[in-house]
Amino acid sequence: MYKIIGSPLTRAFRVIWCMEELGLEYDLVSAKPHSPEILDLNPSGKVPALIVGDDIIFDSTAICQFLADKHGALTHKAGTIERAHQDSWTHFALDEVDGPLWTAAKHTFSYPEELRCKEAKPAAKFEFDRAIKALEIRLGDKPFVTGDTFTLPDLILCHCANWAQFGTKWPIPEGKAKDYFNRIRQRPAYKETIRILKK
Ligand SMILES: N[C@@H](CCC(=O)N[C@@H](CS)C(=O)NCC(=O)O)C(=O)O
Repeated sequence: MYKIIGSPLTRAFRVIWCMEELGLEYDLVSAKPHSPEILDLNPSGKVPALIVGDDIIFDSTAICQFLADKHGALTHKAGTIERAHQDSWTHFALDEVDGPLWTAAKHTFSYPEELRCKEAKPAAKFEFDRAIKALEIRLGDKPFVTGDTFTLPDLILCHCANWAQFGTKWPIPEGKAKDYFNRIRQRPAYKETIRILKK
């Protein structure tokens, strides 16, 4: 049995969604960043973490990629050109989409107040908007970033879009990217994860 440490309001959402996509059983142990529960496992105090037997894995993307590889879904096979494109999209999602969202969050609530810089937020929004434009161009008319199959970077990008639209209040303009996110939000596993979040 897998055990996810973190709350659905954090990047643990990605791991819960991934478990739901894969039809896996798991326990969810709610823990806030820097709480004693997570500090016991992860010295950086960051969530999520996944407990697998006697092992602990940190980082939502590493956890999801491990689950996808192990259970043979949501991913192309390592060593294929399709996987290289998939990994390129995963890094795009983390560097260019998650990155500016996290910068804005750090300068809003995460850093100690004296280190927050209000000019950082418009710069992060500029970077985010540029990434959404790049996403539209790279996506083209494909249903998902690597083609016809839903893979891990689609899940990470959609989680980031939720974070932007509903958390940071950075709207996604009408167009291919918005349609893409709305299409992904029709997935039953996504809807189940939202149900868990709202519990
Ligand atoms: N790259 C990591 C980032 C983890 C992370 O920063 N998590 C946030 C909550 S979503 C956190 O624990 N923040 C506390 C901190 O940065 O000190 C992942 O994807 O899991």
